[in-house]
Amino acid sequence: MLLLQFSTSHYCRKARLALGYKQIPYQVENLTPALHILRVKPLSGKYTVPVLLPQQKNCPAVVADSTEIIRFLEVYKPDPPLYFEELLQQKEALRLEDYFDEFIGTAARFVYYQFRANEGKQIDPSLMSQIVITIVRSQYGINADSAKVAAQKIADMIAMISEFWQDGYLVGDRFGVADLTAAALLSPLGLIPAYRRTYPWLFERITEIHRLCNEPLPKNWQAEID
Ligand SMILES: N[C@@H](CCC(=O)N[C@@H](CS)C(=O)NCC(=O)O)C(=O)O
Repeated sequence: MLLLQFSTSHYCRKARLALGYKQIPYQVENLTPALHILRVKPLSGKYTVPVLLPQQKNCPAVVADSTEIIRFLEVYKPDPPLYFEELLQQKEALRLEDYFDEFIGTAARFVYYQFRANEGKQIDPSLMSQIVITIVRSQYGINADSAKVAAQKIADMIAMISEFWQDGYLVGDRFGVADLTAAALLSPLGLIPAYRRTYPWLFERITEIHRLCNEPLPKNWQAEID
């Protein structure tokens, strides 16, 4: 299998966590933001990564969008499962996955790129990184005000998951798609010292989930713990 991705994208991390959890061998092709459209659009008709090319008999040629990738992987290799057999649990897991995708992934992007353009500039002061940050901020309308609204959404979400994650799972009594999605989409916040200080339990849990899914933590993440 081949995963078309941006190496730093948290939605691509979500797909990698799922592949790793299921221990499916895959390769990645790292694309450059903006130029990625030339590769991705003819394949999926969309503008976003991740895009998975299963390259296997009896499989679709292209699976685009992290949610669709997990749906495909559940059929391709049901064990270990990320979905639930029990109908209500499955409904809740998909509802949370969708909510995190729509609201938390986007909010984390706002907070993260606002940080990277200001206090977090020294994380990677290279011209290339600064160009990407500028493009992303302009593409999504990220500024101090919009990042503040996003930070409030994130605080609400963390308050909600804290009730579950401090000693359990978001759905049922085992790891599933909602836990995986929350871990992937909140992972960019691990580079922001204020979040690390305020929610140490959250980053311990995200670390555990990365271990469970055989996925390295984001670059520079460990430095924030030491
Ligand atoms: N709902 C999509 C969101 C993916 C997404 O927003 N990907 C971003 C990278 S984090 C992207 O490809 N942005 C490029 C663009 O919009 O041109 C998914 O879950 O796969």
